[in-house]
Amino acid sequence: MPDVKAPLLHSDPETVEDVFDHTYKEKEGPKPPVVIVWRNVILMTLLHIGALYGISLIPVASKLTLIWTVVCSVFSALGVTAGAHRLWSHRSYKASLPLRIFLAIGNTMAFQNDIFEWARDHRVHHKYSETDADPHNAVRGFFFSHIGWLLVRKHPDVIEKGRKLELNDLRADKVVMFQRRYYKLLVPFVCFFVPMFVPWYMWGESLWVAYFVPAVLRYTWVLNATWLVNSAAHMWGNRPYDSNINPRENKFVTFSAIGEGYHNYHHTFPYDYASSEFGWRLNLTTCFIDFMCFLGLARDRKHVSKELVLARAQRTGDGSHRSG
Ligand code: ST9
Ligand code: ZN
Ligand code: ZN
Repeated sequence: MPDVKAPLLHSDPETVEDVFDHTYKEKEGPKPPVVIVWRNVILMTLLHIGALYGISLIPVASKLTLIWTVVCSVFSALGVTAGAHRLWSHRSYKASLPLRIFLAIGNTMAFQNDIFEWARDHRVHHKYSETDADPHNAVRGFFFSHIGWLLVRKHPDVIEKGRKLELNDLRADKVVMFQRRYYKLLVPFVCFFVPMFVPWYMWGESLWVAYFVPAVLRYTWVLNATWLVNSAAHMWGNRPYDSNINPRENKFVTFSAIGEGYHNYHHTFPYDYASSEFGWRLNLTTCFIDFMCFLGLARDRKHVSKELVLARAQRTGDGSHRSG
């Protein structure tokens, strides 16, 4: 039986609380009742109906509008992957002020809660993965871990454990706190108005198409690609690095979530800036961070050595590990 209790080896003393806590035990007895938040159910339903309608408008949208939709998708996705995830949740590299501002704007366009809340929930997710204290506990099924967790009140343990996390690094970041303070004003402008206004103003797209394709459809698409990491990548795929945990290597998710589907690797080595041992393969986010380092806008990327990856795969993997 592999020694799963051994702590993961961090390459840097400057770490955050993103390592699984084996000492936590779920409370015994009946679970608290599930309280549905109907406002969210209605808004998410309307959003998805709007996105389906947006798909029907693709044939009438101009080429430039479609290119702009892809640009907004990639920009907002990077605000989540390179920003909220690898930088602010895991501190896997350091970013200069201009880069942090750029990522925070992309993150606002992604409208997935502010960076502070996203990173706090994500650290609880890693530390208490697949338990009551995990906000999107995949043990509760595909629907709950995908979208259901945003439609009901949180399990009290999520809040209790989240309140005990050390989050001073986030509080000390002026970009994070600025975005949090003005989030309700910034989101309608950056997530919906700008994606709609640019095609209308710049190349005469109809406001109707500009609203439903680059704004509503793009937003919903990026949301679902992100949620797949919590649902599909916690259910289907190999576990080459640690067969004792649920997160999996899922190629489809890796592709649609620009490099975030190497999820068995990521939960085993959460501090690795590449979220994978395969460099740029299917990993636009890693390409982006490397390019930012090349430009001098980022530095201090944390990465796990090949030897450590191999040793870990041999010790706790499911036998499917192939290097290269
Ligand atoms: C969205 C987020 O979509 C997506 C995150 C996905 C994460 C994926 C990770 C995977 C890896 C990365 C991959 C990226 C791939 C990207 C690919 C892109 C192509 N600790 O929240 P409330 C406190 S958002 C400590 O109301 P309820 C809280 O501060 C979508 N404290 O809880 C508050 O305190 P106070 C858009 C916590 O009432 C109190 O508790 N947004 C924590 O249970 C109550 O907080 C939405 O849809 C914590 N962890 O409501 C909005 N949590 O009162 C959704 C909470 O003192 N949210 N607290 O201020 C909501 O409406 C509500 O949060 C709720 C729960 C209904 C879900
Ligand atoms: Zn996960
Ligand atoms: Zn993570």
